[in-house]
Amino acid sequence: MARSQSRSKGSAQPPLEPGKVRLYGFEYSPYVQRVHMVLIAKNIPHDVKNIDLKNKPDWFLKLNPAGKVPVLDTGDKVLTESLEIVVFLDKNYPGASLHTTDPEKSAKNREIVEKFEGLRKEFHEAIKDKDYHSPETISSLSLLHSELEKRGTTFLAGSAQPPLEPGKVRLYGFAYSPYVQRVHMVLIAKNIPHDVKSIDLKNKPDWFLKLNPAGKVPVLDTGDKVLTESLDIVVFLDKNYPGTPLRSTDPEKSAKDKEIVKKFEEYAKEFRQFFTDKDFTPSEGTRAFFSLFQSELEKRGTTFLGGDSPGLIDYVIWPWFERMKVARELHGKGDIQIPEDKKIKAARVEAWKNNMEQQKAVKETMHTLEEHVRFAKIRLQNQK
Ligand SMILES: N[C@@H](CCC(=O)N[C@@H](CS)C(=O)NCC(=O)O)C(=O)O
Repeated sequence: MARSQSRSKGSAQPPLEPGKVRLYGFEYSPYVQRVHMVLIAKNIPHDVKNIDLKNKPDWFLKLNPAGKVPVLDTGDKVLTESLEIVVFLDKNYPGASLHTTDPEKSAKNREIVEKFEGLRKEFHEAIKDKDYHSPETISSLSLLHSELEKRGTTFLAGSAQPPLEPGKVRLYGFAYSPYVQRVHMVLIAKNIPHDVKSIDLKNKPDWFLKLNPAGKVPVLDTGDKVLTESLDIVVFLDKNYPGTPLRSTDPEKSAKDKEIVKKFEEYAKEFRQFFTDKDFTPSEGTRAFFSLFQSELEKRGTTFLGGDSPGLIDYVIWPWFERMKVARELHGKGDIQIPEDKKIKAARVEAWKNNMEQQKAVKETMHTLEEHVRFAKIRLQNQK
């Protein structure tokens, strides 16, 4: 706090400035600093006047007969007690909300505050006695430390929503999500200026849950629109942004692509069961997808389902092909033995995979088999 003159006994009460709240304080008070920081963080117009605590003016003692700082004067209300003042400011003034709406986090926050309030005496003892040991201080700090670690954030209240960069769309995602990868690949393939921010899915920030109450990634924020559901997002991007169109204009192919995607979504849904159950047998729907995919590749006779370069259909199914060997690795099974009569068809799919791997959008978003296996093991471990 900048040095400024203190009001002593006999001084006149400085009139409030219109549109500003007034904080009465003292330069070195941590309690005053709390309030001052919140006024700044919430951009609340204010001024600060210091009180000579050894010689308090009468008008100040009328505002707060307890004689303590901080005191907040809004013009309508006079408030004392730093904790009550900061909660009042957060509730009643616009600007980013500084409290969590999650009841569990909120209860923990209260516990932390209570612990730190209890440190007041300890703090003075530690200043007086250089050999003072304070188990309470250690336990409060360790609670703070473990909460920060558990929440996986820099701040206890969670991370703040990162502002959009002008001219860029924002993809909220998670590095290993195949649904997010779909969207990321399309952003790259269509050269759409974008950035990607990762969401901690075990500990979702409140502002993220406001964007998508279902709590799932991907979420696309264009500034004008917030979209969820990977398939809806990629179609929106293809329709509304310049760059190579990724969907076929041929009605027959377009209908077939829709049929492939529909069957594919069945497979995507049961995909995780291959990880958890080593004897899982694919459903009728999944088998129908693979057979349609192979026969369409053959019929179209092109490198990709989309033609000589990948179309939306190729990008939409790719992430699961990237992860196809992960379950077999996890269960210690080797590569699939392909029967003689299926080898030609399988070779076509293999060529498709190899060609997909050469695409910029795939190269920039893919993980190696080893990385996928490592991630899958951690996830399975966490589910136990
Ligand atoms: N149908 C959705 C599926 C998205 C989805 O399942 N996302 C997962 C990550 S792969 C997720 O956000 N899980 C976090 C949660 O459900 O809490 C889409 O296509 O976007």
